[in-house]
Amino acid sequence: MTLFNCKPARRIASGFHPDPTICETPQGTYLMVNSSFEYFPGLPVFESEDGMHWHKIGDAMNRTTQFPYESMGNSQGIYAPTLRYFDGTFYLIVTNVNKGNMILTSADPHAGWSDPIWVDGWPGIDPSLFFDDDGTAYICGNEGGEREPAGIYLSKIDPTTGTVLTKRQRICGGITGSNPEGPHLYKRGGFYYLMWAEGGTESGHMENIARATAPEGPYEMYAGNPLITNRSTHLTLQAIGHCDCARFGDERTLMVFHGTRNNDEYPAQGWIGREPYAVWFTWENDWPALADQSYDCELNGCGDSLERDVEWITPSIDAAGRFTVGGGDKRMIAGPVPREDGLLCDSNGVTIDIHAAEQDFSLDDGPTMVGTRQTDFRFEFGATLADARELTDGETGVAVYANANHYLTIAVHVADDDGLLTIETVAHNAGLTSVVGSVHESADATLRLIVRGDDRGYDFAVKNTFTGEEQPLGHIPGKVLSFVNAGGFTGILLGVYAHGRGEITYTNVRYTV
Ligand code: 6LW
Repeated sequence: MTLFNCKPARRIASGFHPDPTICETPQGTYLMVNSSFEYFPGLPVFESEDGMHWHKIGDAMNRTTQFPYESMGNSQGIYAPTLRYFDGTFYLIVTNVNKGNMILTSADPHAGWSDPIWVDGWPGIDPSLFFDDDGTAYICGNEGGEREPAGIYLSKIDPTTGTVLTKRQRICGGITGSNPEGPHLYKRGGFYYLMWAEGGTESGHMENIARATAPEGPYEMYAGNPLITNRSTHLTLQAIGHCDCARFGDERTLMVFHGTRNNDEYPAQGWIGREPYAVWFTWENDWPALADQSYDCELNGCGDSLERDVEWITPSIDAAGRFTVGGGDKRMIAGPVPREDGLLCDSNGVTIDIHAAEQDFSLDDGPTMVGTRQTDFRFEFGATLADARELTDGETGVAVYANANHYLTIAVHVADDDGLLTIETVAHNAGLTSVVGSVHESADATLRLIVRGDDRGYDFAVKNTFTGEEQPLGHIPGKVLSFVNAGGFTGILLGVYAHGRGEITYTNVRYTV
């Protein structure tokens, strides 16, 4: 066994974009889709010509009819998609953990995706499709319910109706028995290959492979498993796994996986989320020429990449009621899915209206926040509150949000009778609330609320845009929002929020960002 066999991998999207799935298009380009959990729009879609340089082309889930929910907690919603192309149609199979497994289809991913086709009788998460040469379609995924032992399960399926055609069969139990998940089936030469993640999505994460002469098995394990892992290393990149491949039958195969970026200050405490990486690999004796392979970020020091500023994109709702975002890379995402009568954003230049009923970040009452993914440790994010006097109830401000129990705010409170505002930086950490900075400003002032990130965490400030004076509002370590402390599957959202309180159930504030 090789103890340390580390190669560079290229990060292909920044900020939380976990569980990457890819496929090749008939034009020879590649598409990638990622998990999006409770956020809307969901299922971001990227395109690439070479597998290494990717740009976003949209979100497969951009209508509320595709995202049914009643109440959605953090890290619920949309999990681990698989994208495949067969006979003129792109299939995107995915779990909505609040409802079940479903398939979206598209003839042209640039033009949009169908409403969900629900897959009946297929429990569990991480569903995947495989089309054999004769067109027979298979679904595979993890165990579901309490009675099934951990492992990878397989059935035949009609992907056009979601009808599962054969009994679920357990085809693999993994090599350790610990969380075999995220399976994908491929064919190459005379072999069917099964790849799956194992060890959990945290520090023990890995990817394994096995092959068989029929989709049902029996599967022969690769002697070099795990195929890739960063467990027991001190690399900047940690928790790699959840792979998917394109050009599986060729000499060079494109593989994507996700991992978490860490930093020197707080090793193994990365808080940006799980981000996708890509590599090309070659084959040897009908196995990938990989064994116990570790990968680190291509750029030396993952915390020091070039993206220093978060780009803020203007959202809008089009005539068909679709939530859309303008600009190049379309990074704007809302908190929980918008309700018909809820938020949302209407765009007027870079002014955003947030309408919040009586609510907090508990997610039960619809969206409370609009934001953008944190894409690097170093960034500056700011939002100017157009008129603090519009706030008649509750609070509003900027949030650095991991989940409803772990978030940081610059909170602007309703002005007192003398027209004085209190502005506080507050850490919300597992039910404990600490005020780390507090200033007063006149409600007549136009205020810019500022967060600056670095390897250690976040610095907060408020600037009076008329006088130009900036007042520091404290520092909060990023590890408060790390996976280790905050848990969950997502990453950090930077954005603006408004919370109503008490008798008044509606508040409306505007920001320029
Ligand atoms: C996903 C599972 C995983 O369903 O995390 O890393 C879960 N892998 O396969 C949520 O992203």
